[in-house]
Amino acid sequence: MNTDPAPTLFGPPHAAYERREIAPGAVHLPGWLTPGEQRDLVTACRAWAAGPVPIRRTRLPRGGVMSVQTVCLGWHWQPYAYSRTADDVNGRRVAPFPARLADLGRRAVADAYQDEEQAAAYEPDAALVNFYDGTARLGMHQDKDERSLAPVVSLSIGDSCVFRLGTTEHRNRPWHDVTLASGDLLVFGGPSRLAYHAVPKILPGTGDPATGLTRGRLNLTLRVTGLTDEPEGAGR
Ligand SMILES: O=C(O)CCC(=O)C(=O)O
Repeated sequence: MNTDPAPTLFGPPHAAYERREIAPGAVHLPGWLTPGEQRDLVTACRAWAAGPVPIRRTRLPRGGVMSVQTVCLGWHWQPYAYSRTADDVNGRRVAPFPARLADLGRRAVADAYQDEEQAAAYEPDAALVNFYDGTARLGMHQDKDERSLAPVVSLSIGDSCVFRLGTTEHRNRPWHDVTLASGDLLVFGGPSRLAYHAVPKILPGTGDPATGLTRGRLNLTLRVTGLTDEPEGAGR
């Protein structure tokens, strides 16, 4: 099955956008995705959610299950490592990381940091696509399973949420709460790359059904894992 997103995905930038630096290296661009890009991403996410590795709630090592539902592209994430195959789901290899998402990531880095050189060098190879229903939450954590400290690009579609950005030292206060709405871009890199962050609340009913998502919130984070495939037989 061809799960490639629609060809209109990720066109040229639309209107001028506002840039808000919420912490050093953490830049919020409200309404960065056009309505058309949001619709196309929703369609693409539906296809990605179907497999080869279907969307699921991740099991945690201590037996808990995350309330967020996740499907991965490029590399599969399970606590607390990446692999090419989803050994905690169905053992299948995850879908490849789409070139058009990499292009979108480069445009995001360029717009967030106003730095074309950094953007040109940005090569994301993994995406976590998260779906939050109205009651889902994500606790304070760091994105630290990557070997690279390249920025994380985060895109939001559907219901708004409260996004919490803390410090790099611990999961407690001080933190900064920001509302992420449909179409918003957040890039966190540099001094904020390893900042603890969380989604403590979804605001049900705030999304626009014209995106194709009638309820809930989608979030895509693009990452550079810094990992390479081991050649066949390596390490034996
Ligand atoms: O949903 C979000 O905005 C954040 C997602 C996140 O923190 C993650 O996938 O690690």
